[in-house]
Amino acid sequence: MSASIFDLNRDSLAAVENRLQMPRREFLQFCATVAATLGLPAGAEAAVAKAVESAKRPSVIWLHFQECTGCSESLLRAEHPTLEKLILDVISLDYHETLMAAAGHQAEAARKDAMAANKGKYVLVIEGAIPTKQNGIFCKIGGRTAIDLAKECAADAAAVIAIGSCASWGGMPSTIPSIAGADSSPTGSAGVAEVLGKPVVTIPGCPPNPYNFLATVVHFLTFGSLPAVDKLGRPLFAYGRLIHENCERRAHFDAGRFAMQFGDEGHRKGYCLYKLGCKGPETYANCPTIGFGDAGENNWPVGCGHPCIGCTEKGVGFQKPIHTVAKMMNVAPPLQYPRISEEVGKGSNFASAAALAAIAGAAAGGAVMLAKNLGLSHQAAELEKTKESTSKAEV
Ligand code: FSX
Ligand code: SF4
Ligand code: F3S
Repeated sequence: MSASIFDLNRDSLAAVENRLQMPRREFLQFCATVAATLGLPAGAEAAVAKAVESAKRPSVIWLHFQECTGCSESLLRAEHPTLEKLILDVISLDYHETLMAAAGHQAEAARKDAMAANKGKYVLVIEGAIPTKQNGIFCKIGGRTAIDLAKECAADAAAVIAIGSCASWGGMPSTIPSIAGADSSPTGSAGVAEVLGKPVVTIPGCPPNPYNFLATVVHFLTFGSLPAVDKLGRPLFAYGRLIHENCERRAHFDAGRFAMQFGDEGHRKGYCLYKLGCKGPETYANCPTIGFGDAGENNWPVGCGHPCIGCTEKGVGFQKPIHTVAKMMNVAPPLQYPRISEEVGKGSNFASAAALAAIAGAAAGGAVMLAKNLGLSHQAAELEKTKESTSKAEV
């Protein structure tokens, strides 16, 4: 029989409660959240709890290059536990330029000491892209280029994690300006794997969801290895599915109900944002399933009414114009639909809309229905426009 949380030692739970200054219930809830995020089978929270309570505390060296520090900021907003608790307990954050008190030579010494003391065992986290043009002179720390520092710190690391889209594939700094002849970003910004010439685990997103980073670190603590990744180094537990597959507006998409412009009736009713340029159909991430900021249901870009811009996806985020419609990677309707979030009091029965959409999606099966729906919706929009202009003319 597999271990359960009831097998956890009461004394060690009390010890972790003291250490984390966190009620036992909250600690177990955190372990369950991480286990669920990782897609682990039922009961795995016990293994997670055991790993966290033993406090192995791997040394973490965190480098900052071309970025806005949004990745660190988003971690600071994480709950269960807060980053402060995580820093002090789950990992030993030995070098982090924006959070450490040390500066200058003292900070450099802290990095070198931690690397020497934990040779071959520390986790290197890199936030930000690495400029490669003109030998990388566009980003220097302590007189060393980002290229140099990344290579030096990666040489003896047990694992390298690129956090954020900038470090994963270049992100915003790698955007190619829309000027004649431009074929790369001004500083030649690249992702960590490209510069190191070897695969690394990537947690893209601008900023990335803090749980995806926390879960990756806890996986390392629990199993002594990093989670399974796709060919771009993204953990499958977080980036294995398209946003479009789990979106709460998906039933509207399959039923052909679209917001045509911001603030129109469809937008107010929570219809699908595909026609406003939502990149959910070509973006792999778990945003709809885990949300952001522990601020309740639907707290993610599409949930708040903004099309996904594909911030996790190379070649989509910061590259494709926001209102260009997405490429469809998979048109098969899902077997189940997430619950639609309805704006209360707008007079529509969304429960029946969802049911009808589910039936329509299942019956039509994919591409044919999709094309039909999109066509119908365009026709409907055109009809609306004609009606509007006719009524204006009548006035
Ligand atoms: Fe910023 Fe991080 Fe975006 Fe980049 O997140 S939120 S620009 S991914 O490297 O700080
Ligand atoms: Fe959701 Fe966007 Fe897909 Fe519409 S296109 S269902 S808003 S992910
Ligand atoms: Fe980014 Fe789209 Fe998620 S913009 S945060 S990948 S919903």
